[in-house]
Amino acid sequence: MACATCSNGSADACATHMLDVAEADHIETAFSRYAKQQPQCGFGTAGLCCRICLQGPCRIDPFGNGPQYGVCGADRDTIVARHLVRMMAAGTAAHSEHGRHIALALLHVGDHKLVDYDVHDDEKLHVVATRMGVETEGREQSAIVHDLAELTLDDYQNQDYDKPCHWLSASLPPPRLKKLNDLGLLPHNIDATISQSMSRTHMGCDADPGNLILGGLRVALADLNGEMLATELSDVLFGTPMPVASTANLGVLKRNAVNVAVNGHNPLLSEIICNVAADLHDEAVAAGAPDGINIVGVCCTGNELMMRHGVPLATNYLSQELPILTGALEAMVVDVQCVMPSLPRVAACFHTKIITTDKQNKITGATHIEFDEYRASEIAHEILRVAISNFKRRDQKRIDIPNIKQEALVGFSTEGIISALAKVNPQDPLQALVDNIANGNIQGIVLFAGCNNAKIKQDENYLVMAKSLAKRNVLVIATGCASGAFAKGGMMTSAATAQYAGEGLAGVLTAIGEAAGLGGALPPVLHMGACVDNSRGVALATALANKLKVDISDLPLVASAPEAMSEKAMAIGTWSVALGIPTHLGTVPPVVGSDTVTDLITNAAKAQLGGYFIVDTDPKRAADKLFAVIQERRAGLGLSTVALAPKPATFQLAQPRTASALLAS
Ligand code: SF4
Ligand code: MSK
Repeated sequence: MACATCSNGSADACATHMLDVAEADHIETAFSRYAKQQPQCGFGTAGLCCRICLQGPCRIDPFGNGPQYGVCGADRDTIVARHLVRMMAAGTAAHSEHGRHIALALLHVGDHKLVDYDVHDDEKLHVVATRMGVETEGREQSAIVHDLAELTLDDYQNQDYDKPCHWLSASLPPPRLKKLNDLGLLPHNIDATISQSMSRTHMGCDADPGNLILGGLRVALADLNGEMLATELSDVLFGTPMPVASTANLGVLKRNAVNVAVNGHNPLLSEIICNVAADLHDEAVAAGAPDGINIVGVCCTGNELMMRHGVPLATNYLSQELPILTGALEAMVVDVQCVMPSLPRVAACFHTKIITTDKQNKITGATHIEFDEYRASEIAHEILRVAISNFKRRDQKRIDIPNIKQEALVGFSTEGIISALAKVNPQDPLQALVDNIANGNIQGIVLFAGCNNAKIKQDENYLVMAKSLAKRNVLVIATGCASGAFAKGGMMTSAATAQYAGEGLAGVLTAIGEAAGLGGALPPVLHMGACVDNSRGVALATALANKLKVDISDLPLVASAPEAMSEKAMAIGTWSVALGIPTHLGTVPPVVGSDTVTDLITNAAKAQLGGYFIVDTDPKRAADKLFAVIQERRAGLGLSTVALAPKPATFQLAQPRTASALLAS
């Protein structure tokens, strides 16, 4: 039986309504399953449980009264560090497989083997190819595409350990590249770095927590390399996002349409589904749906389509089961990452078909229609016809679409931001941003990245922190499920700028928005894309650092994943630290069992890299800490600062007793 009242619930009104429906109908969701998991294991929470070999699981007594070593002799520091590095490696594998898929598709486009795909942004192709050292002058587009794809795939194949991956080398600011190179942190090959992470964390290998964390930083930078190439090559294939109007939340579902949700991450299939939906309009009407086919997004596939085409976003990660409960969803088409295995069980209570499409990612109870780029259009038609034929199975009495949807201005890729700034200063677009940071109208920039986590009231931390920082004139950029939270929460509108931005920030956003003809002020939160698009935040930071001739670690730039959940989030947070960005986590990573590892990712990282983790589960206090860091950075650049309270601790939990309670449970 569901138990919405004993879960953490959601700040999203649609989700809250659907959770009531779930409870009334005895349908389990992530929210009620989380409640049933309580209390969660204290050893696992602290990172003190090891089951890397069959002698385990071994548990370390956190208070020193019981066993202090696993059967093999591994101590708490080794166990915590190994576990953490494995999380980073898995996150890197996820992003980098996504990137490889896109790179191979691009290669086959260059070789004229894929009829359903083409280059949609020739200008970006030339910019990226030039940056990567691919000759473009006087060459056919297909030849440039081929060489760019080959060079990208070399980042998965190069065997020279001392030759860093091409994408990082071509993209990061020179001082940061030098620092990372000097520390031996630049990966040479994504696959090999993942493999080395798994190898060094095998039973009986690396048992030095410092050395392990260095390996973690290296694999996390391989994750960034994978994200960069996935994002940039997706832009080449499908277009670089530019500001576009969209809508968000469950009210985007239509009673009189065949509703199809696309969920996951990879745009290769979802783009084609959008392209062919119009072809099948008449079939949908003939099936009884006068409004035809309505494609909506969930999670990061949703962000990809929203950013490029304004496709409405139904919801983000934690509430992905809830569109099914509206009774109006004919199909949910899923590919990879962050797709809940429970979807077919929830769908079994309704008429919805869950369609898996990736041969490595099947779910028991789902319909599997395997995607193949060589037959992309044909498969997209097949999937949509399954949805159309399912329309007649709807139970009209159970249809319950909340009448709530938010307007959202989205599409702020780095190029999208620069194109808006160019309307203010065509010769030097970034100068407008630099000037307003220098004069204090914009105090700094915060990148909100990451997921939802059932441990936290859904979306709440994002909204609390962004409102607190925007009020203090901090520009907010967002990716992944953070973007979903802000879009649903009404933070991507001009009205939100008037309501939440401080005077200086509001003035800048209004001037730029009006100059760019965007119908009013830019929103206080700029949607930068999916979780793989955190690389867009790096592109913006790099552009600013290069313009000011400083390192990223000098900029008044911070990051936050206040509802971090996935292994990808651990990889992202770690490369963010490696780039010199103070990075907040609002959920506690499994490190509290080791003071050594906790110190490595906070104090030692700060000394070596400039970036470090700030762990704080209280969103108001976390916002204060990030603002304090921004002031520290402003002072370092000789810019005006705002007086602040004394400096707070970097690792702090909402209730002081929580850490020991976790360990004692
Ligand atoms: Fe136990 Fe060591 Fe095996 Fe881990 S690797 S389960 S600590 S024996
Ligand atoms: S989907 S990794 S829950 S952002 Fe990218 Fe959202 Fe986090 Fe998955």
